Amino acid sequence: MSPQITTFPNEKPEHPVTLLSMGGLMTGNFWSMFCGGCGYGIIFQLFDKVFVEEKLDPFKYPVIIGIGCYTQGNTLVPAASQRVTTLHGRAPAMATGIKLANPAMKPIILTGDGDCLGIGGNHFIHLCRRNLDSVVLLFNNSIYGMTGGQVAPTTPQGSSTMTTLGAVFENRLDGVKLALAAGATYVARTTVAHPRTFMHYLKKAIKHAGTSVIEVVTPCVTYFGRKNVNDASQRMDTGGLLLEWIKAHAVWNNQAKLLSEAELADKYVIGEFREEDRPEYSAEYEKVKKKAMEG
Ligand SMILES: Cc1ncc(C[n+]2csc(CCOP(=O)(O)OP(=O)(O)O)c2C)c(N)n1
Ligand code: SF4
Repeated sequence: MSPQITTFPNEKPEHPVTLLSMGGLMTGNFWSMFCGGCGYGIIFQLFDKVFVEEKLDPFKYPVIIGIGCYTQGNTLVPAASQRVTTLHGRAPAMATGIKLANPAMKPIILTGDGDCLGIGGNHFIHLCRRNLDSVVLLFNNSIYGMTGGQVAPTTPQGSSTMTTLGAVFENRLDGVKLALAAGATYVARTTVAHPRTFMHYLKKAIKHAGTSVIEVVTPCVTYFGRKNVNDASQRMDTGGLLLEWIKAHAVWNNQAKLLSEAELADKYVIGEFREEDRPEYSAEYEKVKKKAMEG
C-alpha cells in the first residue's frame, strides 16, 4: 500500500499520525465508522502513539488484520504501515508466511475475540506453540460486534446477547490462559481504561523476540453494553458507563490470587503473565534452511 496519504475536503483531522479515515473517504465528513463510545478508536490512537514515541519504522511492522469491527482500523494505523486484511481468523497463517519470507519483518496481528478465539482458535494455538516472532493484539469486547451481537467465546456467563434466550450459560474462554497453555512467550492483559499500561505492554511486546499476546478488554457499547446492566442496574449504553464497568471488573493478577474462582467469574484479570526467552520459529527455520543449502 502506498505510504502516500490524502485528506478530504470536509474532514477535520485531529489524529496525530494518520490523516485518512474510511468515514472521511465515504462521506467527506466523519473521522471513523466506529460507534460512539466504542473502544477501538482509543486503541488505534494509542497504537499510533507507540510508533511515534518509539520512533519505529512502520514499514518493518506489517499489520495483519482479521475480520471484525476493528478491521476498519486498517485506515488508522501509521500511514507507512503495510496492511493485509485476511480471511476471518486466518491472520496468524498470513503473519507466518510474511515472517518466513522476510525475517526482518515483525508482523503485528490485530484480531478480535471472535476472530482469534472462535473461528481462528486453531491458528492462534499454533502461532503461540511455534513462538513465531509477532505481536497479537487480541481485542476482547465480549461479543461478535460486526455481525450484530452474537454470543462469543468470551461472553461472560450470565450476560445477555442478541442470540441467547435468557442469560448466557456457556463457559467463558480465557484468551490469556489459552496463550499460556499454547506456549506464547510474552502474555499480558489490559483494558482500554488503562491506556498507559497498554502502551507499556505494546512497547515491550514489540521488543520481545517471540510470540507476544496482549489481550485488550474494550467496550462494545452497541451490542454488549446496550444489552447488559452494571451493578447499579443501569443499562450500559454509553462508552462512559461501559468503561467504568470494565475498570471496576478488572483485577490485577496479584490481587486475583486472593479471590476464588466464583469471585473471578465476571472479572478480567489484568497484568503480565509470562515473559521468557525460548527459541523463536523463524530463527530456527533459517538454521534448517542454511543446513539444507550446505547439502
Ligand atoms: C469464514 C467466515 N465466517 C463468518 C464470517 C462472519 N463474521 C464476520 S466478522 C464476525 C465476527 C467478528 O467478531 P470479533 O472478531 O469478535 O470482532 P468484533 O466485530 O467484535 O470487533 C463474523 C462472525 C466471516 N466473515 N467469515
Ligand atoms: S458494534 Fe461494538 S465493536 Fe463494533 S464499532 Fe460498534 S461499539 Fe465498536
